[in-house]
Amino acid sequence: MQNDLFDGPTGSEADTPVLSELVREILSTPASVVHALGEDLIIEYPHAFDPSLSLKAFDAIDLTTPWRQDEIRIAGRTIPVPRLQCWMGDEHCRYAYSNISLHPVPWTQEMASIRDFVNKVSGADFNCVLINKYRSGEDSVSWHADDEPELGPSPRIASLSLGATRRFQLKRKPSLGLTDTELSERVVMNLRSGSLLIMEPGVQESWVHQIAKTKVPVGVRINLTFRVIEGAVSGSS
Ligand SMILES: O=C(O)CCC(=O)C(=O)O
Repeated sequence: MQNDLFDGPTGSEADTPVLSELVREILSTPASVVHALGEDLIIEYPHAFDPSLSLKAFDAIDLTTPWRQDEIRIAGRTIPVPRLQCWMGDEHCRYAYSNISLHPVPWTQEMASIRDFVNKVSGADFNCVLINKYRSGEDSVSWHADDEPELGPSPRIASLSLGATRRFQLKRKPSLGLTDTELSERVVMNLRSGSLLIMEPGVQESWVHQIAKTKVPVGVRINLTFRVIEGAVSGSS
């Protein structure tokens, strides 16, 4: 039933898979699993998209996203970010991290429909998304929290995974009063295609996360992290 919703126009437009009807209608709220990280919560929807829908969404996003290869400066050297990215969202949603300033590209039809679905499931009002493409096990994102000032003091983040399964790890941010055991603890989730995580407020304040490189051969993965940026941001042009 979900597949019918992908059936787009015929003729020349048929070259671009159309997802727009898809996510608008498809799903009643999918089944969820709640992960308690201390007092912080991650809600996982392991099958937010079924396998067929995930494949089609992957292809459509891969085709319609204007991927960019950003660079960062570390210890005086300029190196490529180990993944492709695209920052997409409402016009005012400027975003800066690791000395990279991002202006949003406008919503594609496909991504807007996925955003609407994620908003419906989470009850949030996400207005921007960082799209990451991990081309192989060599691609990664190192330990960080999505806690930039633009996101407000206590952001909720939604993360949809498509394509190859990758291992998502979390560990606590160092903080007074934590024991060595707590600091060495790792929470590990294998993020499979079609899974949606909602990292509730509190997670970014107390935890960092990463997708580490792996020597195990893995296919391409696309991850969407939806965020909210309130109002226009000054100083991050
Ligand atoms: O690829 C992922 O699952 C994580 C992406 C991420 O950490 C980010 O976009 O900040």
